[in-house]
Amino acid sequence: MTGSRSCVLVGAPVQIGAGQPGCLMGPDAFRTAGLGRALESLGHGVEDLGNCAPAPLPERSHPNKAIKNLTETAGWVQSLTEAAYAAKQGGRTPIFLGGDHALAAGTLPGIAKAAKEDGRELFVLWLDAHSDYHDLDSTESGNLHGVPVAYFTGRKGFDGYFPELDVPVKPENITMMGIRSVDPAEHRELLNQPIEVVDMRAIDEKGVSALLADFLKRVEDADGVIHVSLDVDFLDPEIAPAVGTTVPGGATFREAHLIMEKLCDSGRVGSLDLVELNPFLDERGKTARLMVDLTASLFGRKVMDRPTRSY
Ligand code: 4U7
Ligand code: MN
Ligand code: MN
Ligand code: MN
Repeated sequence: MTGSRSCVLVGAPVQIGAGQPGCLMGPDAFRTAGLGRALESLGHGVEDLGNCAPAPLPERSHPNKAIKNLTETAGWVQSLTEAAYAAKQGGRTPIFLGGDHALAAGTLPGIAKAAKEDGRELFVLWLDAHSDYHDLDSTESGNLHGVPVAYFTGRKGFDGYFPELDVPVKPENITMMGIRSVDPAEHRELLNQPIEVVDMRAIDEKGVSALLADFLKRVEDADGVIHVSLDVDFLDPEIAPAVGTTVPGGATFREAHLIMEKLCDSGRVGSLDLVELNPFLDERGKTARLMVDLTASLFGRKVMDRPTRSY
């Protein structure tokens, strides 16, 4: 049996970071698809804190004219940083219901601050088709769901636009998996620092099991804690159509579940983002239900109740 957790659900209906509307409905779609009930059936306590709202901030603008909704996104970053830090107190397991991926620009700084206070080394598993590594100067679409990793690792250029970063996430503690869409400016920067990028080719060649084992080994050696950020577009669009930024050739149903099952066995996941679900684009709730099932695998659902390690 996996240990029983105190899960807290934090709704973050941010959609202005994405290129099209719809992620606003994400938190309620996760609730409707039974996320809370699934966790309770696994023996966990579940408290739903309802939805957050962006902090009201003074209007700001950036020389990059492509950027959309800068002030409101910065407001979300501020309120979610505080919400994530608060939700992490008392040994609880926060699950952030997005909302587009701009929310991770708030959740990770809050989680990083809490981890530092607990004296724990924070690791991030970023499951996504995209690297989300633009800065405010390099983004061409201007959609700020494409910048969170640059911000929370403390890259230059966010000062005066996004809230001042308290505790940055260490790039060497980040592993991205499922990557298959990287813009040239992101690519240049990614080559200059130690984020591990596991692209789809690596998954094809080596398999998710071995690749994840390398990551988990590093986490265990540091006695670390893991934040998982799961973007719907990590998954293949055939099984997860409800996302505005589909990229063909994504993770399969079993690859995704196996990652969750192995993370569960590690016992080291301390927080989770479920992001980019656009229920307006879903097919009879199929994507929302898959995301709920993946979360259930992450927190203990299995076919046979025995540790995978004993195979
Ligand atoms: B997501 C993109 F150009 N890189 O900047 C951009 F390909 O949170 C996509 O991963 C960003 O869904 C995708 O707009 C952000 C594009
Ligand atoms: Mn995201
Ligand atoms: Mn993303
Ligand atoms: Mn993505």
